[in-house]
This record gives sequence, C-alpha cells and structure tokens, in this order.
Amino acid sequence: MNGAGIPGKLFTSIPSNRFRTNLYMKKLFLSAFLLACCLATIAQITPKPYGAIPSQRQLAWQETEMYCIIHFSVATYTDKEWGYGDEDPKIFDPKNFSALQILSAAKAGGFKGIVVVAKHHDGFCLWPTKTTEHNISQSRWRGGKGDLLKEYRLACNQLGMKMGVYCSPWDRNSPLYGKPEYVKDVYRKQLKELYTNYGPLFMSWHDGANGGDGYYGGTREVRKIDRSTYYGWDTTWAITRKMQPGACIFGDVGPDVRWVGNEEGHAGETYWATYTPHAPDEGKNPANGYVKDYEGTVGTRNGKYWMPAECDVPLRPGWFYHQSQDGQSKSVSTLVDLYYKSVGRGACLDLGLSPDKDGVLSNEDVNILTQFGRVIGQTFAVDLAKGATFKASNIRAGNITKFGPGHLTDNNRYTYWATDDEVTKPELIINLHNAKTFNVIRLRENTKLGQRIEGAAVDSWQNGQWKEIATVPSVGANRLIRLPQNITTAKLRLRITSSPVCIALSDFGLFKEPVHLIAPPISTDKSGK
Ligand code: FUL
Repeated sequence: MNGAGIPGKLFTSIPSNRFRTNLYMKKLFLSAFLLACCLATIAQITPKPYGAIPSQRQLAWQETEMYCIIHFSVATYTDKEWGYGDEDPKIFDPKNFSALQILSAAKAGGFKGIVVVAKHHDGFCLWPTKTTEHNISQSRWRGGKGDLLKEYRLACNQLGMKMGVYCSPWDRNSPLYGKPEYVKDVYRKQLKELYTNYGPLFMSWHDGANGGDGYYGGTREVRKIDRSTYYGWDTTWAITRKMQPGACIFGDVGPDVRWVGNEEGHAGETYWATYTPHAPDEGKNPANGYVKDYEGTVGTRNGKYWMPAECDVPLRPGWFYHQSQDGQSKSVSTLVDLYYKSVGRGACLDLGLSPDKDGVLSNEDVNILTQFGRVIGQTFAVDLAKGATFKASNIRAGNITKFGPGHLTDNNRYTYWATDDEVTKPELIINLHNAKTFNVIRLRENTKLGQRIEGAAVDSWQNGQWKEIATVPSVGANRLIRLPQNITTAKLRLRITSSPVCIALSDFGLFKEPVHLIAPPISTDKSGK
C-alpha cells in the first residue's frame, strides 16, 4: 500500500503488514514467556514426588479396590484343590453354567472385576487353545464348541466389569513342562491367545506355585524347575506390556502388584505400597525375587518399586467348590472385617469364588455377596464430612485454590491439601457445624506423589477438650479407620504426626456403618496387625 491521498498522521498510524507481523510475534513471545513463567511457578510449588510412584495402570488397578478370582475347572469335578493333570476332559460338563449369574453376584457384592482362572495347575485350558489338546473342546460342554473365557468376556461387557486372566505357569499335564520348549511353545503362546482374544484385560495373574509331581504326558514324575530362571519372566512380561498395556502383572513379586504374603485376605496395619523384593540379585530384577510372607503384608518403607499388594482369599475354605464345604463360606461380618483390613489399608481385595459342578454359585454364596455389598454400599453412601469447613495450620504457598483442604471432600483421589516443604506435621481442624455420628474415618494420599505420611492421629472435641480417638502408622491410597464404637461430635482435629516430607492428602471422609458387625479375629496372622 502506498500512502497516496492519506494524511501523513493517519498513514503512520495504520500499521504495515510487516509491522503487524512484528506486533503479532511480540505478543506471541510475551504469551509464551508468561505461560513458561506460570508453568515454572506451578512446577516449583507442586510438591516433589517422594520415592517410587505408581504407573497409570497401577492407579487404575488401585481404584478397582475389589475384584473376584474364579476357580472352576476339572478340579471342581474331582473334588480337589490341585488337579494332577491326568483328568479326562469329558468330566467337565456344567449343565447350567452362567457367567452372568456368577458376575451379577460379584457385582452385587461391590466387586468391580474378575480374574478368570483360564488354566489351573492341572493344565486344562478353559478356552479352545491351539497349544494343547487338553482343553475345553474335548469336553462335553456345549458339544465341545464352548469357550468359557468368551462367556466371561461377554458377561463382563454386559455388566461393565473389568476382566483379568490367570494362566498357571505350572502345568501338570504338559509333557514339555520343565523343558525350555514349554515356556516358549506352550505357556507364552497360551498367554498370547488370551491376550489376543479376551481383552482388554486389567490383570495378568501369574501364580507362584512351581513344579512338583504331576502327570506330565503320562510320565507321572516329579519335575523341579529353578523358579528364578526357568520362566524367563522378562520376555513374558514384555509380551504382556505389548499386547495388554493396561494389564497389571501380578506375581509373587510384581512387577505391578505383589502378593500380600498370606491367603487370608489382609494387609498389615502398617502398609507400604512400595516394596523391595528379596532376591538373589538384591532386588535388581524383581522377576527373580520372592516375597517373605509378612514382608509382603507390610511392604518396604521407601522400597525400590511401587508394588502394592493384592489380598487374595477364597470365600469358601478352598479355592474350588467342594460340596463338603457347603455352609462354611465366610460370613458377611468376616468379609466386612477383611474389607477394612485390605482395601481399608490401601491394598486391593481379591475374593475367590467357586462355581459348583452345575456351573453356578450356590445360593448361600450369592446371599453372602449380596449382603456384603449392601453393608459396604450403605456405609459409604453418605460422606458426613461433606459441607465441613477446614482450618489448616499451613497451606502450601498460601494457595488455597490449588492446595487448600477444600479438596479433602471433593471425592477426587488426586486433588489434595499440601503444605510447604518444611511443614511435615500440620494440623487440620474440621468443623462439621452440627454434631454428626460416625464410626469410619477415611484418609487418602495423592499417591501420584508417592506414599508420604508415616503417622496420623484424629481427635474428637468432647466436653470442651480434644480426645484422641484414632492413630494410624501409614495412610497411602486408602486408609479406613473403623472405630470400635460410634463417635458423635461437631468438631474434629487431624494431626499428621510423622512425614519425611510435606504432605499431599487428598481425602478426609466420615461414614457410619448401618450395623457394626463384629467378626472373629483372624487366627494365623503372622505380623503387621
Ligand atoms: C495359589 C494356588 O496354588 C491356588 O490353587 C490358587 O489358585 C491360589 C489363588 O493361588 O497359589
């Protein structure tokens, strides 16, 4: 454009294209600079993660909280816990198998997923695998055309539940067990079939029972393997990661989820999600390690890996159905007790379900699950801390919006109340405004920043003074404090009594059980209680 006919002043005030571009660039740089400053400030004030932290898949697993492992195979028909491997596939013939009946009962119990035992130690595959003849196509069920895994998959889809698989590494049927070919040509291929046809999976469950006597293609002998080298877990897990990236791998020593060290369904009163496995190589490779019972129960403070525990326990005395055990299923009060000692300590609960020879759960088991679900559902339906006002002794950078205690009742595990770096023992006054009656207190840390707190106490305002009502040695992803009796108060105080770094607490909740069910104590607890 030339300036002909345009007064000079006006001319100079109309920016040229070049000038406009310059201005635009300047604005762009300024915005980028301001954004960078903002991000730098946020990065600076967000607490630094402490120690090992969870992966996305571990966070998703944690939120699942409760799922069921289902044992149903030839051992159901031979009335055994471990089939020998010589079972005739023809014995597997459930007349009324219904994945929907089993899963609906689990769902009524509040369980959000299932782990299907696709192959137990007896080697019988419940899907039409190409890796062995010893599979469901040789049974009478559905005229040899059935696929149990597929039916579970469809039922999971229908009910909105997660699905995982258990494929036993120990195979008492395979003639190749103990040789390298078994791992390469059988076990890994079986996993590949399961990963290909029945996903998405939230867990790949690898049992720790390894080697011993078995049928092994008719040789009927004892086969021993070196558990730290035989399975080549690194290679297997790479397959899992590639084919089912959302699946948490469970094994005695993780790598994603560890065994809790007992099959009684409870974690330790002190519970760390981090763990350093015992291993010949000092834990350099968790695949080669092992869990020493109670150490799995408690975990390792400042452990090398984020490796939370799964608490597995059967509903009935055995993992498989045995008619002789009818009437011996765990009571609702025992299940509630286990819930507080597993989920309530920051672990997950994996409850074993055992369909009978007909292929369904007994009425007794369905009733127990339904009632258990009702009790837990009713307990946590109303958070009595909602609407409370909080007074914190410290808020990080004075930033109430980002780090204020208001986040404690927003039902979000990852928004949190944080303190300044040097404040590791903050206090919080919780004003409920009116007297409320409760007997369960819930605390949660934002575990994306690691497990930080090493001690907390709760006081209740009673007759004009503070009275301590609970203390806990750790918090983590979920800590439910189940008080022995109801407390009625309008004011509470939370004291963080020990933490190596500033805190990142995401939840403070108050709940009331509809009835306080007392369960008999767990008899064989080794430690951590
Ligand atoms: C154990 C197995 O040996 C049991 O039979 C069962 O499958 C349980 C869940 O894991 O280690």
